[in-house]
Amino acid sequence: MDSNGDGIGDLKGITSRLDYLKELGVDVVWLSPIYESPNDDNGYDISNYRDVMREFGTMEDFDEMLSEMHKRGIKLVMDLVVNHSSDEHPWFIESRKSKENPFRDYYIWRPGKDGSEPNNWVSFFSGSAWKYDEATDEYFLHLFSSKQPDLNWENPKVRNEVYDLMTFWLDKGIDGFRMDVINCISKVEGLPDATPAPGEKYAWGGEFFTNGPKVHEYIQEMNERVLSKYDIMTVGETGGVTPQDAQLYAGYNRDELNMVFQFEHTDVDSGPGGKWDLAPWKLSDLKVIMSRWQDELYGKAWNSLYLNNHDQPRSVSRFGDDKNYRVESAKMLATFLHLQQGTPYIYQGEELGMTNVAFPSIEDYRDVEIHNLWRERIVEGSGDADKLLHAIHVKGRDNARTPMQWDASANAGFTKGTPWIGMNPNYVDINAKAALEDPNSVFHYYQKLVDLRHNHLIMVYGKYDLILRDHPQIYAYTRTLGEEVWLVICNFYGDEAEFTLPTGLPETAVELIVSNYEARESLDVRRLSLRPYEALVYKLS
Ligand code: ISL
Ligand code: CA
Repeated sequence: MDSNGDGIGDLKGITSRLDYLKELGVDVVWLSPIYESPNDDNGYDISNYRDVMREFGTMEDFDEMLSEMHKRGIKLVMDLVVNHSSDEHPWFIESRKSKENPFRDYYIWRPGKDGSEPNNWVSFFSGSAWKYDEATDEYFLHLFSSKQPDLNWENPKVRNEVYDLMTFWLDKGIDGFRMDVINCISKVEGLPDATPAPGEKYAWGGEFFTNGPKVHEYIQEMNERVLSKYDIMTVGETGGVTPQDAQLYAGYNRDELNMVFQFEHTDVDSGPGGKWDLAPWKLSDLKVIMSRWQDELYGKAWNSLYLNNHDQPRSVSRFGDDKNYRVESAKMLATFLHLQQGTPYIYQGEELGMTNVAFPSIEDYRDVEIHNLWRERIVEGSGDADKLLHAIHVKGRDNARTPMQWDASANAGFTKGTPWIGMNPNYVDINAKAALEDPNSVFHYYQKLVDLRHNHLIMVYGKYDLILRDHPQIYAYTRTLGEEVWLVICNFYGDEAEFTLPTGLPETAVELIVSNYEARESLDVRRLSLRPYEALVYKLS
């Protein structure tokens, strides 16, 4: 929400909308980075960890926002982006000056190899992960954009700086951190070359920096020095983790983090060529992945549950039907996710069923990942522009970043000026005001799910068991806590689907807890014909 008409959302804007969050029932807000930043990667490139980006407001605005959240019983989790900083951070400005500079070892500098980069790693955002710097005739490592140099966690001074800045914010009273790519902070010694695909110059070096050799040593040190001293919540962003890895980061007795974001379910619609190689997702894959996380973390570590965030396309467009069954499928996906064990995350606008956007031109996009990709494949390469634009419509991160749709007035009530990125034109129909006025809206359904979780221990602690594993249309599972059993049935398709109760479960339900269509009369659950995208949650005993 933009409070001053410059087209950019800001802290005062957030404060003005806290009652909306309260009404939805949220307990904790995770705020993407709001620190000083030249904004090469939407604030994930920080030039001052102890101040607020000017466009977003002042430290006074921050303090007011935090206190207004706390007044409403809402906690605040901040983004911690310390795998890298901005190249405009004073540490890096010093570091690049000379090889003797006291800040040199804050970053990862290497001489070139045979007149080219120190190794062949590809950046997350296209091209080499190294940038040459004339001043000292060396290269620095940047796993992300070239304006995001990687910090050198081997250097204890860097770790102390990080612990100090974390303490700075925790002492202000924030309630935790979401830790950006925290499983990339330890790189394998020697930074070895990766194996490129045939004909490719650069290669994915993940095996040399994902879940690296010292990552747990560092996080345990961070826990001992900082996290353990506060009553807070932590979640690590950890691409490429398995449930076994997650038990190391977030196991109940590990003294590391409270939970991690895993990415396996966000890869189900990528082909062998990676994110931009579009492939149809399969319900069977989703079942296997989600169930593996539910089963393997049970009693050992805590799950995070998400379909959306600022890096992902909109879930209703991706896994539902945003044309014919937008409301039904948005509610079904919410049911599927929120009834599982773990902490559910709702990304802004998800609770309205906001959809992907399809901007007509590459110029309409703002995301550095998209622009670097376009430059590599289209401007400098010989790729098919229409095909890539289509992939960007389907997968691009800006799908999640069009402004929040508050009402049907100009620019969805988000700004009185020109928004920093185009609006999704469907705001005229899909917006918070309309949703609040409609008792059957996606918003009110989310509100109900949140409320159920607040009031039913089975949603928090109940054991998850997948049923009908091989059903081609239905995702169904039970939750069990003591004598209590809930049955969750979700039709993932726009066609009718037949549900048959497996043996061993009560044939008559006690109660229909929630559903996304008009309630059914009968509580007989032996055979059910599910309507398109229908979702049902029964209490069986
Ligand atoms: O969305 C992705 C690109 O397709 C992911 O690979 C993403 O870059 C990765 O999950 C790390 O994301 C986090 O760190 C990035 C930042 O751009 C993302 O917004 C952030 O969530 C670098 O700080
Ligand atoms: Ca503003």
